Amino acid sequence: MPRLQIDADPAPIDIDPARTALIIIDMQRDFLEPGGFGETLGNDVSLLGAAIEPCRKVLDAARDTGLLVIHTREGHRPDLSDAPPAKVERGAPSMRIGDAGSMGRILVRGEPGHDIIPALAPEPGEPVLDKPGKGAFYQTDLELMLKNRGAETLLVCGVTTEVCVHTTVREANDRGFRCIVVGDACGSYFPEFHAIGLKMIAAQGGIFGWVSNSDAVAATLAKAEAA
Ligand code: TIU
Repeated sequence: MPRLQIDADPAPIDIDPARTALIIIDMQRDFLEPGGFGETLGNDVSLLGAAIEPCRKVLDAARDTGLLVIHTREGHRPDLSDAPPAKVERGAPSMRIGDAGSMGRILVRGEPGHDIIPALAPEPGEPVLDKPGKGAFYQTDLELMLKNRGAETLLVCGVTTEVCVHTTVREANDRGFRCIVVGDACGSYFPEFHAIGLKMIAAQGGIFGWVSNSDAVAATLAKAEAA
């Protein structure tokens, strides 16, 4: 496949679709729907809804182009043995990790709230990566999966911009991956953090990545399909 150019900040970036993977971060009911982890922290979870359609657009384009698609989920084992006490005991949420909520136990694997939202449900053959932390590389086999597939560039979507997306992109950048964050396909409970979080990535000549948007990414991937 020919290399293709994606419009991005701070500058357009060339990608080889055969060496590009899409990573969708934590588009789980626990973050996007009432009754989950995000709401227990005091957040208005409806703010994340704006990222769903842009994620869907990029996901459809990635599937049509045959990109490696990886979905991540933040959550813990039912016995919470992989949940640091410092995480479980933090703050004053209305319910803590492991407590029983309306979508099952908060941020626990296997519970309804831990599932990816139906609009972005993984398809067979798309790895779903469970992670105990904010970053998708910490205590997971993501780096191994990407290296096995020869990935050099990552398209990154998901929630939340300044927490799990940022942590993952920083981890990926240090491992030598080129990260293109799809801005409108990310979301935050804090619109100002979302806006500044995207600026932080692309500032200083793209200090730890590039920022694009779902239309630009989908249009570029469509050229790969046509080629
Ligand atoms: N609370 C918040 O903004 N985010 C998280 O706890 N996890 C992710 O970002 N996925």
